Amino acid sequence: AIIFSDLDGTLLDHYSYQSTAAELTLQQLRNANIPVILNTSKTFAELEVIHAELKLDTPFIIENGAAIFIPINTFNSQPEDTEIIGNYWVKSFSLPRQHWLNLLSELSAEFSQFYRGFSSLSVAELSDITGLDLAQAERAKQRQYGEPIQWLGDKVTKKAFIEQLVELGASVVHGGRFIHIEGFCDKGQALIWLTEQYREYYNSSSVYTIALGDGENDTPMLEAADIAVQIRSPVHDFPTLYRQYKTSQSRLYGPQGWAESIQQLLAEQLL
Ligand code: 2M8
Ligand code: MG
Ligand code: MG
Repeated sequence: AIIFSDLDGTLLDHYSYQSTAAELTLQQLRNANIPVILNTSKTFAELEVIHAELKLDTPFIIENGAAIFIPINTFNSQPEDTEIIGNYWVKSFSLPRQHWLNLLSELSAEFSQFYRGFSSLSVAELSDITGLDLAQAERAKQRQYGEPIQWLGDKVTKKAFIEQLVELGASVVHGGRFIHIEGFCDKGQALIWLTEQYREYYNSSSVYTIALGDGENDTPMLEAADIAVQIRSPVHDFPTLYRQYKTSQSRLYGPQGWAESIQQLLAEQLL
């Protein structure tokens, strides 16, 4: 099996961004050679650090499915349609961030007072809103593909705002705290593409996927996986899932729920 996992609110605690409760379980998966692929709305800059902290050497997916970074030599040969950036083979699915920033600036002025984008937030402000420390907030601002915004207005205005953006060709996705404006990419499409690379590599069509996530932006990933695990959030309900072969919901929040769910899959010999 291959495990795809969200970070914020899933493997990392919603408030403290710590993964302590899941670390033993992660170690167990490393020992069993079960790949854990982080699939997150975070940036490449954030992921490089977190990936090393979690002692992972697997591919990872950034900015809500916008790009997949595959450490060179993960597979026997460079996958088609990828480019080499630093030590990675990179597959990208989205137009660059500037496209979405331009689009936001073309929106009617009536909306501009109701949101703040990451590009207009200072590092200190972003740190304040998220609870990230200054260095982490600085890395969260280094975005390549999309723009997260903090919505300050009411629900009716938000709906009109989103409708305009969608009409202009953007995808609009809700994370734990922010709304992400980006291209037609999602965590599910990235899961499908990368799983195909593993199938070719293992020369086996029987590679199956497990996905864990807490947010609405995880829905496409959970629906694309063979086994979906919804992680309980302290701040919102479980999003609705439509297509699923096997779904479970954790009893505990964030990394506790992550460990609980993986242990259950291990006990059921589904891993
Ligand atoms: C943003 O992501 C979360 C994920 O659910 C959100 O939308 O609330 C990201 O942009 C990420 O880069 C950042 O680290 C995180 C901090 O909470 O916020
Ligand atoms: Mg999340
Ligand atoms: Mg996320």
